[in-house]
Amino acid sequence: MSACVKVAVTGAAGQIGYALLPRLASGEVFGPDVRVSLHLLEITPALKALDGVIMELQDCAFPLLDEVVATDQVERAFDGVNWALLVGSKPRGKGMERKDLIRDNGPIFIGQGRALARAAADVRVLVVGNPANTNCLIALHHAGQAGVPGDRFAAMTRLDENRAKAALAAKAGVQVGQVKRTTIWGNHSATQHPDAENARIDGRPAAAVIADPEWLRGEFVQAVQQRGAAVIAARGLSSAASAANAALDHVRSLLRPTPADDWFSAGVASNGSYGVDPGVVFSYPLRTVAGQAGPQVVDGLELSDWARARLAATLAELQEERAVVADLLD
Ligand code: NAX
Repeated sequence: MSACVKVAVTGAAGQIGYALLPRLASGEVFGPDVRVSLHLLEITPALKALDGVIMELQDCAFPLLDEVVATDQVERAFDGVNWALLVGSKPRGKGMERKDLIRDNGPIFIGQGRALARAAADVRVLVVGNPANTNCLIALHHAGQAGVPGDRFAAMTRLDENRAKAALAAKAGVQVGQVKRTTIWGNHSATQHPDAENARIDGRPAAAVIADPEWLRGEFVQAVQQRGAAVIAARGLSSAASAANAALDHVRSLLRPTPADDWFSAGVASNGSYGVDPGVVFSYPLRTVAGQAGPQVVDGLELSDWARARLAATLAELQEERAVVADLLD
């Protein structure tokens, strides 16, 4: 056993970090022959809590867990990493508007984008911290100025996709694995568009299995969009286990070619597909294709006028977010 993968996780002492780290260290993502080195970044006041998390990792006695680096220094955290899971960001405070959150978190991703470019030669980046699409836009912009290709960066919408699949499966009375090709379009926010028009259940169009167009355009869409709020209302805390799980699903999806009967969703820098302005980080249906560096957008899907209007609305929100951080993209 000689291979070792280095994974940076930011916000490692937070609740998603707590759910994510043991699963990374267990070997379930990179396989039983690959050691995992964890590079954990936190802000200085959270380093003590991070120590406790590391003690627990040690107490799991994972045979594949190699070194664990804990630091509040960005470049040390990103030194030579193969993967960077950017989870850490400031939470939305009481009475804070989405715009304020975007302004507050933007600078974190300038520094992290630049540091990734300096410290990690060959890295794949997943931005989880909210507002994920715009944070990703900032990070890839600044890493890009130092030559890191934009197709290494993604913003996480996989949790939304998993929520959509689970909702379709429950409605159709099938196992969730029978639901495929479920796209989240646009922003990881309440304007996202979960697409049942192109989804398949047991290889058949979802609308042919769930003969309830009103539910598909109404309750289904709202349930996916509001699921995060529903978890907070029930648990008193935001989604953590499911968010960590989705991040790992995303990494796995990039590690091997996507089967022909499926695709996955993530926010990536648009190449103009589906009328989205180039550069905006927009969630698309994607496939990993052997020999291609980054995931490829699944082109040519049919969308109703209703769905197209919803894509336009989520794009408009992303354009507004980009305008809010325009000075951070100079
Ligand atoms: P927590 O508040 O539990 O943890 C966040 C951690 O980030 C804290 O320990 C904090 O000290 C650390 N942090 C803050 N600024 C940092 C910086 N500059 N560098 C390194 N670490 C820093 O939040 P948690 O529940 O773990 O959620 C983390 C982020 O994920 C939030 O922004 C949250 O909104 C976002 N989410 C994104 C999801 C998605 O699907 N894209 C779903 C889940 C989650 O809501």
